[in-house]
Amino acid sequence: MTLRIRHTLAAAALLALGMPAFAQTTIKDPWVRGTVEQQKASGAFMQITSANGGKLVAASSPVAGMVEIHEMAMEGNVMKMRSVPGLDLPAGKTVELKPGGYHVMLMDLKQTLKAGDTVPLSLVVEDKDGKRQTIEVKAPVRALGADAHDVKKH
Ligand SMILES: [Cu+2]
Repeated sequence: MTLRIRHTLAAAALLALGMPAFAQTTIKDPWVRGTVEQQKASGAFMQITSANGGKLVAASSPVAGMVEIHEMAMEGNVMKMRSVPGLDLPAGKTVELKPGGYHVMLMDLKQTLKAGDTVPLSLVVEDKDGKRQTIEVKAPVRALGADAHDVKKH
């Protein structure tokens, strides 16, 4: 009983502060790799921490016609990327999306992404009860050359 009351109070406190209930999932250091003209795809990277655990199930961006969640995996001797239906976010653990690992793949790009630009991203996180929340992130674009050795993987 005491626990239930505490829970209710905590929820009320969050509402009073105007904090969204999904504040339990935090996104740190989001960024997008810059592109050259005519390049149609790029990757978005960030650190995601879900306090109670959940799953990143979808993403979208106004700059991309299509967005997928990708992982890098060995196929034979070759490292390849492929789309996954979701990315598990274990409770309290920071999951890092980075070049050479998990990433949000921006495809069908509608514009060139230049260093200094900001790319809006909508990330859909599903909690353990199957409830979905959308988290809006503004990711700065970093120069393509900043991580040149990874570019060929894309
Ligand atoms: Cu990819």
